[in-house]
Amino acid sequence: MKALEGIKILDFTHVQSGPTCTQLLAWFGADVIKVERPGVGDATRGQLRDIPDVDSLYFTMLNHNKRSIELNGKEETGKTVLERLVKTCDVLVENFAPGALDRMGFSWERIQELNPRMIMASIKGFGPGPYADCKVYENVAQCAGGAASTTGFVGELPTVTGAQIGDSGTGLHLAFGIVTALFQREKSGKGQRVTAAMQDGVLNLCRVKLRDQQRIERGPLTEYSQYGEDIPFGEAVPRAGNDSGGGQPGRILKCKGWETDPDSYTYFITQAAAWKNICDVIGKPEWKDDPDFATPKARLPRLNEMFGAIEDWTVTKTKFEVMEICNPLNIPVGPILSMKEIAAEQSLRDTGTVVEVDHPTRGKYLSVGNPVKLSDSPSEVLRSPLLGEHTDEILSDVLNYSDEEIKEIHASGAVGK
Ligand code: CAO
Repeated sequence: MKALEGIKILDFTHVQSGPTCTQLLAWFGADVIKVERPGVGDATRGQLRDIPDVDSLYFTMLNHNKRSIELNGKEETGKTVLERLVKTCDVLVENFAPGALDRMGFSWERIQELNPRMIMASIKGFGPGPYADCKVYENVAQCAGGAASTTGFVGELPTVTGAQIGDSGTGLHLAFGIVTALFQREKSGKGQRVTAAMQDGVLNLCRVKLRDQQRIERGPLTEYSQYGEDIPFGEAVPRAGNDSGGGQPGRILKCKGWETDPDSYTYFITQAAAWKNICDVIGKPEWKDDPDFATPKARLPRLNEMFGAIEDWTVTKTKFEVMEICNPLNIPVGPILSMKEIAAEQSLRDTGTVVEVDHPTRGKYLSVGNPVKLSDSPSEVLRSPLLGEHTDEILSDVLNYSDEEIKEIHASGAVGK
C-alpha cells in the first residue's frame, strides 16, 4: 500500500510548477488524473523537443505516474464531465494564470458547492497585492523573491540559478500544503483552499538573506568575502559569490585539471572545528598557533590569503581525491559534479534518485525519481501518459459513464478523438 492510495487528484496543472507537485503526490500513491485540452495538451509536450513528434523530456520528466484525460472545460458537455470529476476527486490542483479557472466556471465557491470535501490547491506567481494578476515564470519569481539580487558576484549582474526554485520549489511547497489539508480534513471533514505564491516560495528558500538584511543594518557582514577585501557594504544584502551562507567561510577552489575541465573544482568549507586538520593537510601547520589564523575571527580579514593557500593544495589533487583525503578528517568538501557525472553516478541509480524509464514513442530516457524516501511507501517511477491515453478508462472506471454515454461525450467533441 502507498501512503496516498485512494486519494484522487484532479490535476489541472501545466508547465513545471504544478506538475512537480502532482508528480510527487502520484509517487506517494495518489491517483493523478491530468486534464488536458483536446488535441493540444500541456504546452510542454511540444517544448524543447529533442525527437520530432515525441513528447519532450520537459514533459515526460514532470508527469510520471499520472493518467491523462483530454477534456475541454469550456464546452457544455466538458463542463458536465468536469463537474463529475470535481464531485469524485479529493483535491483539485491548478496553476493557471490568475482568474482562468473562474472564467471556466469553476470558482472556489462553485467547487465547494459541488464537493465540500474538496481541497483546491493553486500556484500563482504572486499572492494578493499589486502583482496578483500577473502571469509568472521561473526567473520572474527568482527575481521577485530575492534570489537574483543575492546571487552572483559583487559589482556584477544579478543572477538566476539553474535550480528551479520558483517552479519546482513552489510545487514542493504546494504538495506540503495539500497533504496538510488532507490531514486536517480527517478531523474536520471539510476541504479548504491551499495557495502557494512563487514569490513567497522563493523568499522562503532565501530566508537566510532576509536574516542578513537585518544584520547589515547593525554592521558589516563579516563572513562575506567583500569584508576582507575592504569593499564597503551598501544598504541591501549584496551578492555573495560562492561564499557559504552560514558562519563557516567556504569557496569554490580549483582542482587538478581545471584548465581543461570546466567542472574540475571543489567546494571547500573552513569549518572551525576542522581548522587544525586543514592546516596539516595543506602544509601550513604553523597556522594552527599563528594569532593571524588560529581563530575564525582572526581569519575573516584574511580569507583571500587563506583560500589561496588551500587552493595551492587542492589544485594538486582531483576533486575526488580532495573528497577522499578531507572526508576522514571531517573537513567538509564537495566536488562540483557535472550533470554528465550525476547521470552516470551508480549510487544515485541504486537509491532510485536517478532512474531509467521506458517510453513507447521515445524509448529509454533518464529521469529524477522521488527524492523523498518513505520506508512503507516506496516510489516506482512509471512513464508519463500520452495525450488522452486514459480518457475512456477515466470516463468509465472513475466516473461510471456507460458505454453509450461515453460515445455521446465523444460525439460532442468535449474529449477529443
Ligand atoms: N479546457 C479548456 N480550456 C483550457 C484547458 C482545458 N482543459 N486547459 C487550459 N485551458 C485554457 C485556460 O482556461 C486559459 O483560458 P483563458 O485565458 O481564456 O482563461 C488558457 O487555456 C490558457 O491558460 P493560462 O493563461 O494559464 O496559460 P498561458 O500559457 O497563457 O500562461 C503561465 C502560462 C504559466 C504564465 C500561467 O498559467 C501562470 O501564470 N500560471 C501561474 C504561475 C505559474 O505556475 N507559473 C509557472 C509556470 S512553470 O514555469
